[in-house]
Amino acid sequence: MSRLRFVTSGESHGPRLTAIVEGVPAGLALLAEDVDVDLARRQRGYGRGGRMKIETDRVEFIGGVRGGETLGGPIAMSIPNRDHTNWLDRMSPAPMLAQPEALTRPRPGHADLAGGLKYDRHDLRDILERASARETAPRTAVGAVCRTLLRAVGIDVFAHVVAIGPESAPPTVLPPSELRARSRTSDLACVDPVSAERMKDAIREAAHSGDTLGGVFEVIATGVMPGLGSHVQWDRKLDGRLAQAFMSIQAIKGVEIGLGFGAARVRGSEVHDAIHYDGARHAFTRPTNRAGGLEGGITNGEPVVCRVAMKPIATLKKALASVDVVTKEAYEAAFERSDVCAVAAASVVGEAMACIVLADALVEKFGGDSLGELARNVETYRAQLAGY
Ligand code: EPS
Repeated sequence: MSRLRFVTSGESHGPRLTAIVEGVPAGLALLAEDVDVDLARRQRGYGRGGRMKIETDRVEFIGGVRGGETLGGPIAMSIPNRDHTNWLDRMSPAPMLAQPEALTRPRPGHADLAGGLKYDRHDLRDILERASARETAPRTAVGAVCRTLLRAVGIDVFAHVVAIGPESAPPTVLPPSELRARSRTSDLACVDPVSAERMKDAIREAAHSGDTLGGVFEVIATGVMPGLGSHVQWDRKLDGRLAQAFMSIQAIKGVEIGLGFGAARVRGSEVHDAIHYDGARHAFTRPTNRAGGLEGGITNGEPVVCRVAMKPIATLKKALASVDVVTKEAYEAAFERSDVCAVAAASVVGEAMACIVLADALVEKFGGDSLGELARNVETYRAQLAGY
């Protein structure tokens, strides 16, 4: 069903990362700066490791954009890995003079062993280089392009961190605009400064003991018109498409929409959102949004609200037991330089994936080869809704 599709390419310490996104209409104003803002946000966040001091991610458009506007063809983007120069002896695409030392001690929780078995690679670097969350940089670039398209029709997507390990921010009743503003000024993307300090303490303690921490972030989309996604077929349901997109982010282990798992513990009357009608706005409204803006796999006009759970990063200084895949001897898993906590960064990737899914649903519903055509179709639909 997908009208808007993308692929990424590249390894964590290879020469560069690439993304191609197809299906973005022509005539969308798009600058490298629009993408670089999100790339920089993804690099920040309390708990990141040494690698982020090496990289300054910047995108280069290598197809699909001319004079600051999209052309309607595939948009190709490239992000160099500055660290690659330090890895020429191990990550050169050409045959290397000396065989690099093989990485043979898989890290529990990483793709190392499962990927090594599947692809029949005994140097596990062949797996971990692509499995690395470095791949979220080109995804973020694709998300930024989609965000620009969504913005053109009044849709905004942001995220905030609600838990790091055992430390949770209290439930908030702040309006989305305030949540957005506060999350943007926090180095943990947390809207509650007191909780953010406790979260940072937890990250420092985990780092001190050679351990890592996961957490939960919430992604919110505002300005979403009713009618994106569809109830008519399983793979057109927008809640399913969002869940798949979030689950595809490295280290993500759970997704909730609206009340999520909480809805299973209470009665129906405490779960569903009553329907009201605002005659002045010619719009149906809800006093609550426990459905997270989705009913029957279709947006209902309320903000789309999803929660995403990230496991602690699998690369541990205090390594877990593992087995050498060549000798079959017991060892401690290999340690690679890594982050202690990347939940704030993952929240930016979560925004990107939500932007991609919503932009896909937007072009699916409204079509249009140019932004003007798409915008006209949106306006006609809004008039239809007002007259419903
Ligand atoms: C990652 C390990 C670390 C992270 C990396 C993801 O990289 P390195 O092995 O070079 O220290 O910093 O994340 C990024 C490079 C990034 O851009 O987010 C991993 O193993 O997944």
